[in-house]
Amino acid sequence: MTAPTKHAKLVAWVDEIAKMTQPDSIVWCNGTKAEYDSMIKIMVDAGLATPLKKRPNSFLFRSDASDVARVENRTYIASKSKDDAGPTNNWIDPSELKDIMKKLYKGCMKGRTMYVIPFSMGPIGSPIAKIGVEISDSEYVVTSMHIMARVGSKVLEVLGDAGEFVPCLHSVGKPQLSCQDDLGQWPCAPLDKKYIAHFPEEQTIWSYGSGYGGNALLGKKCLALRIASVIARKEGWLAEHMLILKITNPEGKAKFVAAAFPSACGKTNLAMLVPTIPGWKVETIGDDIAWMKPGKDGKLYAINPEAGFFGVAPGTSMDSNPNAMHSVAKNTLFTNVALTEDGDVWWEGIGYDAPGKLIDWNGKSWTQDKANKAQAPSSHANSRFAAPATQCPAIAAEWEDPAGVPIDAILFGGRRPSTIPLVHQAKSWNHGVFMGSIVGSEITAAALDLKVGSVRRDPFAMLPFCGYNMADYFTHWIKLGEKTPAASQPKFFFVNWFRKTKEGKWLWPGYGENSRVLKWVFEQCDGTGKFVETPIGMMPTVDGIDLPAGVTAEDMKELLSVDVAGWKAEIADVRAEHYPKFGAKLPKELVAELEAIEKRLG
Ligand code: OXD
Ligand code: MN
Repeated sequence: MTAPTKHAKLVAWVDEIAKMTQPDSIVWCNGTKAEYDSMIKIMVDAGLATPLKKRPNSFLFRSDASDVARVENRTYIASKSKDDAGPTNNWIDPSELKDIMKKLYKGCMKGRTMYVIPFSMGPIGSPIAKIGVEISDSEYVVTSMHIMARVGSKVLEVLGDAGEFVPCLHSVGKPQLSCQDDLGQWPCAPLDKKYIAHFPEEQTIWSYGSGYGGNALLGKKCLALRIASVIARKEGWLAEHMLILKITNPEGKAKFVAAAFPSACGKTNLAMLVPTIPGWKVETIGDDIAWMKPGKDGKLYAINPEAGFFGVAPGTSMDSNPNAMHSVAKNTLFTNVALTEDGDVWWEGIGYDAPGKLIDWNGKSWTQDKANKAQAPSSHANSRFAAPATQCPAIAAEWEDPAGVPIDAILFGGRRPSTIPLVHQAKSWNHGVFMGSIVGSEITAAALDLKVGSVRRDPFAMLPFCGYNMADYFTHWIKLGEKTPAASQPKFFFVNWFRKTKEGKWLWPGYGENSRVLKWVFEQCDGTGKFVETPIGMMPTVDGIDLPAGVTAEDMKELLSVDVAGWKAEIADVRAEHYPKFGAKLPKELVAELEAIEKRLG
């Protein structure tokens, strides 16, 4: 196929990769529905996709057990200097890594088609958007990119003959000839051959051996977070692991909120929340990534660079997230969930019992046995849906505004059964950066090499996603604050939906009731909230947040109190265990914030 572009650099890159990977043919993707349908047909004919009778134009996929999630220990930031990758990333010398990967890429597309997928992260032509071109030998990647990004000819038009793009190379790492044993699971390479590589100086991504989500849909975590964070630092903006939502009060006044939570803390649920407080409305702009740029008025304007949701299925139900359930009613790709006899999907926590005999994510027969608490789940814990954002009933009218939305509040959060109150507000921008820098989730099972009850820090929820030295990233945030006029700065908050009593009972109901906390955040941004000053920041007065049903005044007092002993231990942990990781590069402003809180706690 001749290239549908005169972009010499792009054409030369595609030629070079084709010479190395030796595909049977090359297809330039145009982004049309006909193209999407033809990819699906290829996969259905090959037994790699199952059409779902109960959901129009929706399909189920299964992957190999080695290919079910992002592979953080196979993910590399290959900057020239190790120091530029910093203490929290896997680093490898770029030329050493290229030598290893070139050997793997050699002939890896034999018997396969190489797809060239031009894509835009962000509305096509938005001044905040970026263009990438992904080369992939996976039809699953092509169809998923159709959902998760804007792809095809329109992107090439904007790119023109000499526009900038991020080259993203992907291969499942399994030439067609060796796929006979795939048994309906998509092909991939063994774990020790998987590489998710980022070359920040060249702004290039090379991914090999995985077909899964963030490892393979290179616009998402690889471009929109790791590479974009490097570009953002250079250009003076922010690429963040944040949802974006719009909250409107009964009088019709709206505010925009961005929020960072570590993976598996309910970001998609918060982005699509249905408020329990009458008259208030929450609408979705994005559920995972925010790109925020200072506008002419000094405010941060945010876009969601994605076009779809790649959400975790288990636990998603009409109770926990009705908007997500409506979003996946049609035109959705499901991966590693269970299949019902009548051609629908099912997963743990979907809100009703498994209807009869299922086929589990491994392709085996599975019948629910509620008496057997040790029964292996039907769906992988990280099984996913990919659905177009336009299908979300709560999608905000502004979600594709190329100018972005002005951010009024930034929230941080994590799973913290103790110490951290339901909500507290930073006193200043730098205090907000301090809050972001100490984000973490408590380890509740001894599965990892960590002490139960200890906190795994995940600064700004960016630990796996920052493409450069995390200490330089903190400095970038602080510098941006210095440039932002006080009146244009968003307000920073820390929320914790996961507080428990000593007996292990949840203190806060979460989900739609979180709207009560969002209401207080709204009011604080509006200057109408009821608050008290505390050593850790501003907090609602006891009557500042209305009690949801089932939460007693006593519970609320605990949720909104400052646990001085707990905070002293928290701060001591930051001082002794967390901050030292960043060495001499740790900004002095953060140490000053740490000392100020220490002093206020007495
Ligand atoms: C995700 C994650 O998949 O953060 O969004 O892990
Ligand atoms: Mn995420």
